[in-house]
Amino acid sequence: MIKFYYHPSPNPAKVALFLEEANLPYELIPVDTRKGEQHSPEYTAINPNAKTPAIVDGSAVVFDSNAILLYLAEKTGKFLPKNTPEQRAQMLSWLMFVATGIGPYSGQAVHFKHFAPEPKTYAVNRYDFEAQRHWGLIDAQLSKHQYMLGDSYSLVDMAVWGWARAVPFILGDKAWDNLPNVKRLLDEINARPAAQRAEALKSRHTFKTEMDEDARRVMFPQNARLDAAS
Ligand SMILES: N[C@@H](CCC(=O)N[C@@H](CS)C(=O)NCC(=O)O)C(=O)O
Repeated sequence: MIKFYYHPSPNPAKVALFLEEANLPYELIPVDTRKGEQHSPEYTAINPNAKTPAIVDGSAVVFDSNAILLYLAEKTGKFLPKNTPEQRAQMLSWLMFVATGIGPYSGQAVHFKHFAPEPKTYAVNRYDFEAQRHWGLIDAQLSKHQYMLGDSYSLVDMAVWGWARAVPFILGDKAWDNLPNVKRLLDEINARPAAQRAEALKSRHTFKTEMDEDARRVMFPQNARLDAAS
């Protein structure tokens, strides 16, 4: 059975959705990142990047959420576009765009807006601008098609869903005014039974929610350099 290393946050959510959509049996293994469990030697042997999610499928170990989506899609043959060069090119382009653009810019926008110390005006402006620009490209694609790759629901929509749930936290309360097509996709996926089962996973374990000093130390290890210099 697949072992799924999980925390209730955007990147693991994409994988939870795929596992549920594909009806794949899996064992949920909580990794409480606010307690620093991502840094344990047992976990970094699986994911050297010390972040969630990761999966272990027999002898196959996969980390990085979009790599996991592609692995599971290829393993099951589900939620992939038609196997033509044109369709595959679009799938890879948008999947990597979510991995290298949506995820990192949204994550840094959240970090600087909600967690970084002052002064931060420059960083908030840069990451808010870039996160908005990236989400605008997703919205434009969804204004032309029902789903990211056209007429059928795919792994790319699942990758988008993971982060779309957090759009108001990333971009502010008015964000949906400018992203109506992302909101349409989010609402449609949220109504799917698999998405509801994926959401419910967070209540199977009591994860730490406080972002206290200990959580900041394990989640923002870069701050130790500032403390040492002051
Ligand atoms: N590129 C990675 C990023 C993973 C990532 O940043 N995961 C977050 C949760 S969404 C995490 O585990 N954060 C804990 C930490 O940064 O220590 C992926 O897509 O899987």
